[in-house]
Amino acid sequence: MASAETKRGTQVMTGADILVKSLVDHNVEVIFAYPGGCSMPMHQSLTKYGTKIRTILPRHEQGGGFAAQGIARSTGRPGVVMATSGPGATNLVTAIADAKLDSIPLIAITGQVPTGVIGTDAFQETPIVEVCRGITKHHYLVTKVDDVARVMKEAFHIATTGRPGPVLIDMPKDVQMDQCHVDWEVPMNLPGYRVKKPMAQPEQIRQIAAAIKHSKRPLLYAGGGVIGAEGAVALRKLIELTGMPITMTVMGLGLYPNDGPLSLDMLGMHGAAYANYAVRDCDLLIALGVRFDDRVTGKKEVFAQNAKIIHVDIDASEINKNKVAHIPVCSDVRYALEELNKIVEAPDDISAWVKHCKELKHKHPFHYDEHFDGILQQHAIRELSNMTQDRDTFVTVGVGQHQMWAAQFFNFRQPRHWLSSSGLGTMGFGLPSAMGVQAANPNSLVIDIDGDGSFQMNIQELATLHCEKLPVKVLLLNNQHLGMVVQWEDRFMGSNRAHTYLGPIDHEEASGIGVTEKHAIVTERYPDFVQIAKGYGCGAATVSKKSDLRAALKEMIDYPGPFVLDVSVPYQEHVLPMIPSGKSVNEMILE
Ligand SMILES: Cc1ncc(C[n+]2csc(CCOP(=O)(O)OP(=O)(O)O)c2C)c(N)n1
Repeated sequence: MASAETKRGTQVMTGADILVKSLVDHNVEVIFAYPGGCSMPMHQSLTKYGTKIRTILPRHEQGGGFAAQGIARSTGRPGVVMATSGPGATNLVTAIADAKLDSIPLIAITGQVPTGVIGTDAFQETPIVEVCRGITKHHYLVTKVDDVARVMKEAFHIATTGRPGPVLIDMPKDVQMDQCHVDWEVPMNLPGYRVKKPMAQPEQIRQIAAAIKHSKRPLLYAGGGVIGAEGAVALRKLIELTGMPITMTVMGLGLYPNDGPLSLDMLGMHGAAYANYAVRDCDLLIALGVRFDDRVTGKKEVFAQNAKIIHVDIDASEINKNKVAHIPVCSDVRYALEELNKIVEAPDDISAWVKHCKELKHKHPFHYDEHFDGILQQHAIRELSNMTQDRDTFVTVGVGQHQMWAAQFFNFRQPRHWLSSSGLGTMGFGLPSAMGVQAANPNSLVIDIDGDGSFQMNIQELATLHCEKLPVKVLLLNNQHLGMVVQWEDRFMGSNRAHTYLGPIDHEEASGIGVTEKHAIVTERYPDFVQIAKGYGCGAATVSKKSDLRAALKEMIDYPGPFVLDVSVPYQEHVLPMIPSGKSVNEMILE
C-alpha cells in the first residue's frame, strides 16, 4: 500500500503515510478533515486508506472539531480531526479548548509550514502549539519523520488514559513528505507521564464504606468523570446496594436514569431545587468524578456545609482544589466503585432521609405553564422526550436556555447519550457534535436541540449532513433572541436589551427605550430557516401552534434524512430555578 521496499527489504514510508496508518492501527474509523496546502500530503494518504477510514469533509474546521468530539463523547473512543496550517489550525482552537474543559479524548492534527521556514511568518504560518499550549493535555510539533510513529502512539495513550483530554500534533509539510524506515515497535518516551492508573487503597475503600454505613443523610454527586471511567454500571450497583439518592452534574446526566426512584436529577445553577436542597441537607456528600465547578457550587463556603465530603477523582489536582475533602481519594472512579461494592453495607437507616428527598422532589418539581397558548421550550422538549423513549436516542445541544431546559426536561437513561459543551459553554456545539454522533452511531436517532443563536454558529454543517447522508434532526427552539443573555438582562440589568435580538434592527427605534416593546411584537421571523435548510438539501418545517407540535415532531423523527424543525417559541420565558452566580442555595430563585 503506502510502503516502498528498500535494498535491505525493510519498510520505508512517508511521514503522512505513517500518521494515517497509525490512525488505522488505533482503530479510527472516521476522521473529520479539512484540507489545505500544508496538510495535502496527509489527505493524499487518507485516500489510500479510504476503505478503512471514512474521511468526512466538514464545512468549517470548528465543525470538524466538534464532530470529532461527538464521536468521542458518544463512544468513549478518541475522536480525530485534521486541519491545515494557519487559519485551518486556529479554527480548531475553540473545539480543543472545549475538549480540555470537559476532559474529552480528542486528537487534533494540523498541517504546518515546512520546518525550514518555521518562525519566518511564512504564508499560513501560525505557531499553533504555542497558541494551544494552555488548552491541550499535550502537544507536539513534529520535526523529524522518524518521530511520527512514536508521537502517534504517545498521543493516543495520553488522550485516553488518566484524565482524558485533547492532544495536538502539528505536522510540518516536509515531515509529512520525508521518508524513513518505520519501527512500529518504537517505545513511548514519556518520563513525566505516569502510565500506572491511580487506584484507591484498600484502607481508603474501608473509610468510604464506614462513612456510608454511619451516615444518616448520604447523597451521591456524580459527574463526567464517572462516564469517562465507564463507571455507570458500578455506580448503579452502589445505589442498589445502599439505597442512597443521587444527583448528577450536567456532564453526568445519564449515569442514573432521571426517572429512576432515587434520582434527584441535575444540581447547580439551573439544577433541580430538590437536588440543591438535598446538598444543603445531607450529612455525607460522595463526590465522584466531579470538580466542584462554580456553576454547581455557587458560593463555595456554603455548598454542602453540613456534610462530610468524600471526593474520588482520577486527577490529583482536582482534589481539594475548590472544596476540601474529608476523605480525598485519587483513583480511577470505576475501580474505586467496584472495590467499594465488594464491602459496602447499606447505612443503618436512611428511610427518613430518602422520604425527605422525595418530598422535596414532590414539592419543587421542574415545571412550566402547561396552559400556555403557544409552544413553550420546556413543553417541546418534554414531548420530544416522551416520543423517543422507546428508541436509542442521542441528544446534543447548543448553549443557552434551550441547553438547560433540555438538561431539565429530557429523560436520560443511559450515559453517553447526552452531549453538552459544559465547561466551556460553546455556542455552535450542537449541530456538528450531532454529526459526529450520527457518523459513529448510524442506526440511532440523533437530535440536536438548539437555539437560533447557537445553531447559526455552525449552520454550514447542514451541507455536510446532506452530502454525507447523516440524518441528524434539529429541534430548533427559535425565540429570535440570545435567550440566556436576555434572561440575565431581565434579572440583573433592568431588561435593557444590549445586542441580544437576532432580527433586523430599526436603528431609529433601537436607540430609544421602545426597543424592548418592539421585540415583544415581532411577527416577521428572521432568518427563514426552512429556506436555508432546504437550500442545503435538508428537510424542514415550521411549527407554531401547540396542537400541531406532536405531528410536526413525528414528521421530523420519521424523515429519512437530516431535518430542521423550526419551532416558534417566546423569548420572555426564564430558566428556573436559578441560583445567581456566586450565591448560595438560600438565594435560589424559584418563581
Ligand atoms: C461562542 C459563544 N459566544 C457567546 C456565548 C455567550 N452566550 C451564552 S448563552 C448565549 C445565548 C444563546 O442563544 P441561543 O443559542 O439562541 O439559545 P437560547 O438561550 O435562546 O436558548 C450567549 C450569547 C457563548 N456561550 N458562546
